[in-house]
Amino acid sequence: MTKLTPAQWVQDELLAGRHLRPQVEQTTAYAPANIALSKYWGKREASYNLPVTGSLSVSLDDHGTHTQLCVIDAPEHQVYLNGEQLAPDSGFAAKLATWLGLFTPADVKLRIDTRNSIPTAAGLASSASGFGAMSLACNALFGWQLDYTSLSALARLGSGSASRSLWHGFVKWQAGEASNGHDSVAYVLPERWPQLRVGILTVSSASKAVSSREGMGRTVNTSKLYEQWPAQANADLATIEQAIMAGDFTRMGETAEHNAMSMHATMVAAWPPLVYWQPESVAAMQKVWQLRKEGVEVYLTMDAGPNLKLLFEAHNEAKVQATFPQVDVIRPFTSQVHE
Ligand code: 2P0
Repeated sequence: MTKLTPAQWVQDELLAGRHLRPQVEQTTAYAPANIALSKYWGKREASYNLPVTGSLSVSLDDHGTHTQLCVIDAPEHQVYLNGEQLAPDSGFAAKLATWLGLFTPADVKLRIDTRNSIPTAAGLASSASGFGAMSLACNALFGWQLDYTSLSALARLGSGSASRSLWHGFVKWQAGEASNGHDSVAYVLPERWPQLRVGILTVSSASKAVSSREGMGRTVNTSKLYEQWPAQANADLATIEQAIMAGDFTRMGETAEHNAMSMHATMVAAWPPLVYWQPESVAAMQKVWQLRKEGVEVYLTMDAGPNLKLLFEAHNEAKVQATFPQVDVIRPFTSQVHE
């Protein structure tokens, strides 16, 4: 059987029998950003954004993306980010147009108004919540009534980490095995952890020189250390899932930090080297390790950027805030904003 292109798979299988034209004029949707405790780093297939390993994240409640879609009579899609129109060839607008092209007829054009409730400088205004919200908004605009598993596959085609951004709480993205990715989807875990806190520590607003997409490709292709990554990532994912089920914060935090540092080690060993850290990042890491020496249980994780995300529990919130006055503390399981 010849392999389907992503557009063929979306139209002929995922959306089989469903509308390819909008059924209403306008819709809105919200999706939270997410932070991976066990990371997605590396693809086994790029056109479908299929990952080498599974990953597990926690969603960031009211830190995410609100998206409004309107059908317009215009030659091109119009994309607004936080109220400002983006040039059609700019990164996010171009990615959105490519993704919409998977299923929209050429004469259907949309105005996409996407607003991030995350400080852009934090490097979290990622494509994850953006494509999560787009998938939900399109589901309503086109009247598909797809389940969240199918929407997770659709969001993944925009950006891998978006497959995890449709739910609140802990979310696991399973790697899957199929060449069309129908089994590379995420689902929400039943466990809740009301005491869990995620601190966003913006240490530098220096813009990213190398995108995650390019960075993970370079790492897979040139880093000898990447050879050990899949085995570790799979083991870490299992450990973190067990720690969540057992309510074992120490095991979850230690494994998440070790996973993030190991991912960065694979990047440093790429060529040309990929170092997302700034001097301020390392200074903040040392403060985290000093806090732990003093008995304050706080762990760090980092993504493809210079900023830290801190993991701790409610009883240590005051101590973390005293050490990091600028930290933005998120309670992933307490407020849970919905549309
Ligand atoms: C993650 N990251 O698991 C990892 C950790 C960055 C470091 O998912 O190419 O923007 O669109 O699939 O989803 C960022 O990668 O990449 C990411 P594409 P994406 O959160």
